[in-house]
Amino acid sequence: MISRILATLALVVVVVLPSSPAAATDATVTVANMTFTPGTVTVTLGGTVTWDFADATAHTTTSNQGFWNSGPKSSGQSFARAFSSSGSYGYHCSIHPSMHGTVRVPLTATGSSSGGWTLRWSTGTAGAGRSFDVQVRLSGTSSWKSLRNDTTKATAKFNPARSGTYQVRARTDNTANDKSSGWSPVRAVAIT
Ligand SMILES: [Cu+2]
Repeated sequence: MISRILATLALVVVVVLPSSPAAATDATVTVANMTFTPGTVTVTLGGTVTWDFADATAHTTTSNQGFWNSGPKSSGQSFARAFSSSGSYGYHCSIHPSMHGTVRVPLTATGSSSGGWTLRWSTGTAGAGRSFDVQVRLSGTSSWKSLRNDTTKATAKFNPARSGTYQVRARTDNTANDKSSGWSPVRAVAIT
C-alpha cells in the first residue's frame, strides 16, 4: 500500500515539474468561438504554427503585413506556416476583424561574453521579397541603434568594444508591400 502511494506521488511529482522556460519549437492555435487561443504564441526560429479551425463558421489567419493568408477555413481544417525569421507577427481574421493574434519569433545568440556572439535572425539568407532589420542597445539606455538595416543575411557577429549587457531585437520586412513585422522579443547578451 505504502509503495503504491509512493509510486503515485512520484508520478505526480514528475507530472507537475515546471517545464523549461525556453520557447516551444512549434505552437498550435485553436480557432473557435470567434477567438484565437492562445492569442500570443512564441516559436523558435524555423518553428511552425498550426491553426486548428473548430468553428462551423469560416475564419482565416491573415498576416497584418501580408506574410501569409490561409483563406477561409472551418470545422476540422487546419493551416500551418513555418516561421523562418524573427519578429512579432500580428494577424487577424479577414472575415471578423475583431479576431486577432500574434506570433513571436526571437533571434538566437551563440557564443560567449568574452568571445562575442553570433546573432541569428533567420534560418537562411532572405528569400525574394524579404529583408531584415536588427537593432541593439546597451541595457539601461533608451535609444535603439541599427546594427543591420534591410540586410538579406541571416547572421552577424556581435562583439563590441564596450563591455556591458546589450539588448538585441530583429524584424522581418516584406519588401513586396513595404511593411515590416513588429520587433521580435528582446534578447540580452553580455559582453565582458
Ligand atoms: Cu473569423
